[in-house]
Amino acid sequence: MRIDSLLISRHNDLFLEKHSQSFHFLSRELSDKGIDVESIITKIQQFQVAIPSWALGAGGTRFGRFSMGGEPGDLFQKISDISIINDLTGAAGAVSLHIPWDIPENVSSLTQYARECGITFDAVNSNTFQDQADQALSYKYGSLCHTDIKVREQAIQHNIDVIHYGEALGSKSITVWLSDGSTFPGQINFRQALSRTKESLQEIYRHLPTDWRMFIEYKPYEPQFYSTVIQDWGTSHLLASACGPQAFSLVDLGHHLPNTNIEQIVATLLSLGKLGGFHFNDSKYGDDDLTVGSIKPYQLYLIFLELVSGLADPTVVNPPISYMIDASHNVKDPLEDLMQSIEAILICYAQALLVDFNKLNELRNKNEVVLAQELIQDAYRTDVRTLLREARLRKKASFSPIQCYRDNEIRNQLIKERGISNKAKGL
Ligand code: PSV
Ligand code: MN
Repeated sequence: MRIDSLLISRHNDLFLEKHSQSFHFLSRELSDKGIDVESIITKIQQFQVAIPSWALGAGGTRFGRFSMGGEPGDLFQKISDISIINDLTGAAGAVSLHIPWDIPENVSSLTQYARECGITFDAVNSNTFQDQADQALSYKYGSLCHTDIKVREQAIQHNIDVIHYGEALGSKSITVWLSDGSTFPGQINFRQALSRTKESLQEIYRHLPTDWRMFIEYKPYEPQFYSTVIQDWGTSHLLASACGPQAFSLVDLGHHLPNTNIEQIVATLLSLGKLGGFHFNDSKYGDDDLTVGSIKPYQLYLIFLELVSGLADPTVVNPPISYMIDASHNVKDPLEDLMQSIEAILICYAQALLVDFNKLNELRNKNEVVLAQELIQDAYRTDVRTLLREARLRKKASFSPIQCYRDNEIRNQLIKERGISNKAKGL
């Protein structure tokens, strides 16, 4: 379902007068500080984050799942939901597929439908962390690290199949996340498991098209509770380097032990030219998959400081980063939740763009601790939502995406169209 642009512009009209006052006020204030407001608005307009195909239905825990009705039942409906988010926010023009949760069956009609919806295909994700009904061998004791070569071969072949699906759709990257590891001490040989995983990844890498990238995601625990084979950024980087120049590390914000300095990991990977992908979410305890910016917005801002300053640094040679929201849970309408995440991401991005990094470096070089902290906090304490609204208005997206979604009763329309008990596949 596309949202009629007339409907959006009529809704926007309600806010224009008040907005123009606040925009002019903020623009003047920022320009007085020497900030190029126009270039920031252009950058906000250009920022895109992919929506995973598994985040559009009600998320759940092992204790329960509560639907809000009108969930997308197939891939076409999922793309339709993403186009709603994209029409309203102007920042979500891509889908990231999880295979086999979402196997594209009719590729030509799917790609044509996606084109009509203004949606492209971002990274494809393989899944060797669950057994599928028609699968010959089990991943109970691992996949790419498994002691049995036959299981490893099956998992490698699955990744190659995923690359082929992605090629047909126009994707240019594959994300590999493994649950391989152990739940009890003594269960696996760490060195051998790492070495088998490296060889398996190298085999997948050999099947990577020349214009593709492979992202290797790390995670310290869950579903394994004693060890994971790819536990941290260092292991992911080691494996990506062993594969070759088209392999990169992927940072998922929820995949760190408490209080890890994620922004420093981002800076390190950028300086190595090995930061490939990013999964946004937020968490209080573990990999909680909560709405981006809902728990630790300052951490998100500090990460964006590293992304913005790193990518602008001519000495950093890192290809563009593939951004995705990896969040899903039980209690909100997922479309509203995703729009909240997009807003949180763009707020921190815009705040980071306000920072004068030359000045910050001068202060750092003089060991002006207080002034350096003041400088970054000044940007963080600036309400940049007016800039986001201006960027959306210029793109003909919605001034206020969630309010527009609510005022036009989009969820009710989806329930009418699809029914109250339609269920999304996946997870
Ligand atoms: C694993 O926790 C993960 O972050 C990986 O990216 C998966 O693909 C995704 O969540 C969905 O389970
Ligand atoms: Mn992830």
